[in-house]
Amino acid sequence: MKKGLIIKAISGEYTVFLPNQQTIVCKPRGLFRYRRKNPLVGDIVAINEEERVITSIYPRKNSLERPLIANVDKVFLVFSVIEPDLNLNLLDRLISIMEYQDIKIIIVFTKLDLLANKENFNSIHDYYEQLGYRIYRNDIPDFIEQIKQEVNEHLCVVAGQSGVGKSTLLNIIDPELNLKTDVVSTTLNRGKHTTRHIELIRILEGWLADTPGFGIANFEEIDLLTLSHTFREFYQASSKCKFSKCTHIDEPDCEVKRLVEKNMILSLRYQNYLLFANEIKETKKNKY
Ligand SMILES: Nc1nc2c(ncn2[C@@H]2O[C@H](COP(=O)(O)OP(=O)(O)OP(=O)(O)O)[C@@H](O)[C@H]2O)c(=O)[nH]1
Ligand SMILES: [Mg+2]
Ligand SMILES: [Zn+2]
Repeated sequence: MKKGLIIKAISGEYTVFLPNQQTIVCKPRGLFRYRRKNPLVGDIVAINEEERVITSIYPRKNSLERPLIANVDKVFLVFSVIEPDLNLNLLDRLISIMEYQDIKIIIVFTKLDLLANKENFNSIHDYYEQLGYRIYRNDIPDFIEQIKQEVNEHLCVVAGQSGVGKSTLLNIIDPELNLKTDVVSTTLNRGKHTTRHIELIRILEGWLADTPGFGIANFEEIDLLTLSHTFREFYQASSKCKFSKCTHIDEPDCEVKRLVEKNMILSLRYQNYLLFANEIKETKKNKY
């Protein structure tokens, strides 16, 4: 019996990385299928080396559905500033979902080389940085080295819309990877999902997963008050709201709404919050 990390999963076959740096391809023991608990990339598992089967899965610290992966320490939210345009709705959405899952968020901005006027972007950059998120952008000299250091000794995923440059980034980090990249489809301006399966890539002493781009992520499990807490600056301001469980929507005497009016909270972010809140209300309606 040996303990290892699942670094790749393709049609029921799992590549397990062992402490001696070797890998072995295993199948799960038949039992898993009855228990409806499939091993995931990122799972720590026990294996029987002779039979090449996974015998058990260690308890997970967390798991994501999109991408399907377990035990994530950090997520790199990759966003291009242009082609496709900076999608702040998706950024705020992913931030909320990762905050809820208690996964450390790193924001990476790409394609700054294509942006003629950076003024608008810089104010957005500063806003998210001031919230406490670590941000990397491809127009600073140490860009790649800094990202490598972030990955070191952690299990990380890249996430973001198709075409923003996730695979391109990984190829620069590790040129031997040779991941497939593709031009952004111009008709829909949303890329073509060039990446199809999930695999962990060794970077220094850490792991990084390239994932297929995704544009949808929903708030299925999150309730309204919890959503409001995933917006860091709202949570911080909420102690000054009149109501202790203020959701910053219709309540009177709300500090968050005051700060939006004073332009101290990014109004676009507040708009996104209202949209997400609405989604949550709609989901609830449909459930009962
Ligand atoms: N100018 C410029 N082009 C970039 C940059 N990053 C990526 N690209 C280009 O953008 C296109 C899409 O890049 P990919 O790396 O395939 O995007 P992806 O995020 O992996 O997309 P999916 O796998 O579909 O999710 C490619 O043509 C890249 O060459 C960048 O920083 N600057
Ligand atoms: Mg890709
Ligand atoms: Zn409030």
